[in-house]
Amino acid sequence: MELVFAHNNMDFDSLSAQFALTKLYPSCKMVLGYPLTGNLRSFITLNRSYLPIVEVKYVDLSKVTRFFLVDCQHFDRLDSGVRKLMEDSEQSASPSPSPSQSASKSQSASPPQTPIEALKLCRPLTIFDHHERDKDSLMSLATEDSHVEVVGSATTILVEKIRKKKIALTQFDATLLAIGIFEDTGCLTYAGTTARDAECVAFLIQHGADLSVVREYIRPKIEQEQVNLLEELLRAAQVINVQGHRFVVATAHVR
Ligand SMILES: [Mn+2]
Repeated sequence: MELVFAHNNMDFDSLSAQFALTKLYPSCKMVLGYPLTGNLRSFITLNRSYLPIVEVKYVDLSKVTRFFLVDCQHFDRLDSGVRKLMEDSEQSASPSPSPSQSASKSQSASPPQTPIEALKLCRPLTIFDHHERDKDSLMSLATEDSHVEVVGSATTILVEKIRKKKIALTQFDATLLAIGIFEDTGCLTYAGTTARDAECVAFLIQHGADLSVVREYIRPKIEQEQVNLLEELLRAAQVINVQGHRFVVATAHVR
């Protein structure tokens, strides 16, 4: 079994890239990057049975052969449980060989920063990311076949591999992968969007991606009604000073 991680507070690109990886490696399980919010959370709740998700606390490490990380290169952006799992406890220098329960609890509240050069991972790690390559990151420990390239989404890099390997996709698969690319590229309108993102979207539409479902999850962040309300609040805003603290008070009416 392999495990795929993503950054904390994961977004649709992270989820789609993780899912794409499970298409490339069918025994790979997804470890979600909590907390889950908004539409992403609703999507996962509704479709959990289609997603090969595993909770980190139930992972039997002896069955894990390899780690993947998508949409991220930084150790400090991972969950404390994930970081603990990844670290080779025998090789990583630790002053106290058997930390007590209370010690590990206080660690998760404010994680100690392990310098990347001191970090030893207990399994090979392969990274797929679309952010600028950072050599002071997990990239310095990642396997040769890691793939970091600046395109609109991490999902794009993995969809290209799925396409090359001619892996079959269901409508659900194609739809989820399209959501990831659409979200990170602002429906192909953001400055970082490349022709490769658009080509992947075209490929996913050819393979049945359902744009009505995409539209359901990729909504404008705020609706016009909320914009009107915000404008009304800004117009009505009054700054008051109470014992040296500034407060903004505003009222508005929703019709
Ligand atoms: Mn991304």
